[in-house]
Amino acid sequence: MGAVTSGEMFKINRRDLLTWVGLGSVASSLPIAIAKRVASQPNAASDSSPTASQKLTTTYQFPENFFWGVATSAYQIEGAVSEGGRKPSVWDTFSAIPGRVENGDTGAVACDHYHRYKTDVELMAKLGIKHYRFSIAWPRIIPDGRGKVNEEGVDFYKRLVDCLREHGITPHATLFHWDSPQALEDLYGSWRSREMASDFADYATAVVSRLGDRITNWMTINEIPSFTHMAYAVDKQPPKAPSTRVSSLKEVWQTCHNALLAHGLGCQAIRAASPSSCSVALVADIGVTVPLTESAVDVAAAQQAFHTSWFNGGIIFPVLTGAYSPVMLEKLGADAPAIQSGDLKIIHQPLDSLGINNYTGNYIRAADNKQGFEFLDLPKAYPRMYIPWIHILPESMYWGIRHVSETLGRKNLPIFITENGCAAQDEVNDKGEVIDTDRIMYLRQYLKAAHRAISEGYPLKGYFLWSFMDNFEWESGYSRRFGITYVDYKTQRRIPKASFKWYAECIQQNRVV
Ligand code: PNW
Repeated sequence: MGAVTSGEMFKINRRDLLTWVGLGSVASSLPIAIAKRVASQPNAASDSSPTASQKLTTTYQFPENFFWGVATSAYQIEGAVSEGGRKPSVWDTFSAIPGRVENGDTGAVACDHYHRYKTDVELMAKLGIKHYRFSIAWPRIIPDGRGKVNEEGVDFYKRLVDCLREHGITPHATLFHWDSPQALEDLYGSWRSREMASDFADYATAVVSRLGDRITNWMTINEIPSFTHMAYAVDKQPPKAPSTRVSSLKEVWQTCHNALLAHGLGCQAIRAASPSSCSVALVADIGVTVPLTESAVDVAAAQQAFHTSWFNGGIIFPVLTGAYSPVMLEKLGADAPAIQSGDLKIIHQPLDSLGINNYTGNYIRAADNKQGFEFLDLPKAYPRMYIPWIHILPESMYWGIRHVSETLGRKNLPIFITENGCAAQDEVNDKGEVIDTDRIMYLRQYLKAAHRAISEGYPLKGYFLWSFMDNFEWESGYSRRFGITYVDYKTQRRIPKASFKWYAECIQQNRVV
């Protein structure tokens, strides 16, 4: 595939990208016919003898030590963008340009969590969570991207984490959730440069050496495709994410490769700086291939297709196996990133767990073509939540977990669902309540699918619902609400929605209710 023209990149979405990079529908040279592989399929469900949790299937009871949590990210909730020594991130710059974000929204105030973290944490305690995933803002810690550490920025996270711990909530910190320092964009174009990886590692050292006495659960980077492929490659007018467009697919893959290097160097930096033993993970938005039926041939087709989705082949394959998916590299040809010697070793760091962000998936069935499978288009009226890309596929929760465990052959790697949730068209009724039965419907089905994975012996250890409260939903601004807590942005009042009460009941009963 040659250079990508703007026409090809126009109006791109995740599904289009899959096809565009040549991995969605083009026949591959896979030698083995799916049907022949079926006989040798490992099957965790039938291989393992029933566990205690399997016997409890009908009550949807979760294991005693299951981590129930919620997730947020810094730019989406904190606000206070010019306080405490923070300097701009690329999202401050981007959202300030008229027309980029819906309604001209920016993260300047967001949920004002920087000032309201105490009452927010009190509300989390009322919800009953014992685990909270949040992110640390690089531009608060090292406002110029590299160099001097801003201790005032560090102090905010000390206050937050101390408050969490006082409420019996364990912090899980993501080091990078897309808010990179503008200074590094100006200096060398952010992820277009390999320098970003070493600057990220220095930032990780700065954070962990200061907060490692309080935080032992670290996540390096959130969703690499979202700020590389979905940013540098997307020639949409107006652009939907910060970053300068690049002109070839190879350059897009290079930004992604640089982010993988940052993850690897970041893992090393975290372990070197942590004063005690800690847990390190990557957060991945894997491409979940869901078999149309669970016939042996469709299951095998979905497993094969899992290799070719670039979300997987180009991200979790190198991270978890030390090599890009060969099927994918073959398809990319000259568009594959330049890989320097030693890079894959850096990228392939031992991980304590993998975080999966799961919202939706793709249906796959076995097909009589060279590659043996096909991605299925969804009917026009296929049900979605209140944002176009969230098609309701609860089975994607189960299959995402199973594919990482089984298809990638990492059956002992603990898995966390680091995000799952949806937008809904929430309204405050005349009783002052938000009755989001649609969100409850969505969450309940996905949690049942998570339960299925556990009951079949897959190592799902915890679940972080996205999101604790409504927040700045990137290019959609405040127009899309993902929270189980409603935020009245005019008054900053928090209203727990019906889904908040439902989730509290799940946590309390330790099962899907
Ligand atoms: C994730 N898609 O982003 C992010 O980690 C969150 O910051 C975000 O608020 C949340 O999901 C909801 O959007 C995604 O187009 C953005 O498939 C877009 C997609 C997936 C995840």
